[in-house]
Amino acid sequence: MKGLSRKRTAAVLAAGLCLCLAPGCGGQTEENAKEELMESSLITVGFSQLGNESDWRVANTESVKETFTEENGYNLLVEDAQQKQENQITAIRNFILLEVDYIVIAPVVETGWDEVLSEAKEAGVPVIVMDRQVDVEDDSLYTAWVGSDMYAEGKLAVDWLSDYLEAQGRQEEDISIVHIQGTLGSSAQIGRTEGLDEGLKTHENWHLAAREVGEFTQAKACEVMREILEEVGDDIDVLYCENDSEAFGAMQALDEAGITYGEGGDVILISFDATEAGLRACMEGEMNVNVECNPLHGPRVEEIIRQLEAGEEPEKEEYVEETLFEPEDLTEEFISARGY
Ligand code: GYE
Repeated sequence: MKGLSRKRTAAVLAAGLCLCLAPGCGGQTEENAKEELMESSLITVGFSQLGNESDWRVANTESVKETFTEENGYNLLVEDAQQKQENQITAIRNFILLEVDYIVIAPVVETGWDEVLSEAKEAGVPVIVMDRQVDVEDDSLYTAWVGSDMYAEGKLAVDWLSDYLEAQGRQEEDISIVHIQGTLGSSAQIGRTEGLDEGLKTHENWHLAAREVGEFTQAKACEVMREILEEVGDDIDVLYCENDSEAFGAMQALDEAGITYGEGGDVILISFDATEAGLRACMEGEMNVNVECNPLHGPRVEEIIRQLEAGEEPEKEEYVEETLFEPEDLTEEFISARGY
């Protein structure tokens, strides 16, 4: 196990300490040597983050950085893959070469990990998957996963919509839905899309007017929403955006077209993440509902590492519990206390 490599580094440094404290050895003070020793006992974590596309992602990266500090006993290496799986694969290979103690990965898409994760397994480096999931032949290629149930999030949104329309007496009405998807092949896209697809199947009067990929970014969602508006005009009852960044981009395009949204607006706006900005928009009535997706995985991943260090076996999969928010659920105090 990689714990050994950490101990090996410590032993090498300890030998250096003895030598340097011998008479005549200049430069190295005991203080420095101790510092080096302490550093050597840090647990090295290589973190392959998929990118920097949204507020959610920024909060997620921060959570990892705030958790894996030197004060907490860690040496954290972070690589931003800029949405490219090949960059993540390169980062993982580099972490293996560096003999890190643990690899943490937030995978951009679900498939295509078998080979590189086999390499990590062969090298004896435990891999902890965070946020989105990996779809591998052999589950033993990763040690544990922690994140959200994205399908459950989609289902929450769809059930909410069903109830909301019913409360308005619109359950028989033809409902035209525009759907902006996240990165294709990512768990967040797959789960949230599946939720909507099920809703479309079970509600004969719901129709998909347009479905485009917004890549989970504000800029892309704004661009595709402008195109959608040109194609379908203003016959839109519901806009289903797979994250807050996309919702903000789409809102900009709707503003430009003079179409209103949210409470009392022309379009019912559904979003995911419940980031600080997203919740504020929801509180102000610009979004009708925002489904929670918690990005604060740093402490959860650390708990897994602590268990592994203690020789315990962590849960293979850990789903974070989540809810949804409507404008009336929200207050400024609540939003600012959440920390993301
Ligand atoms: O919803 C989105 C981000 O994978 C859950 O990725 C995450 C998603 C999140 O870009 O904002």
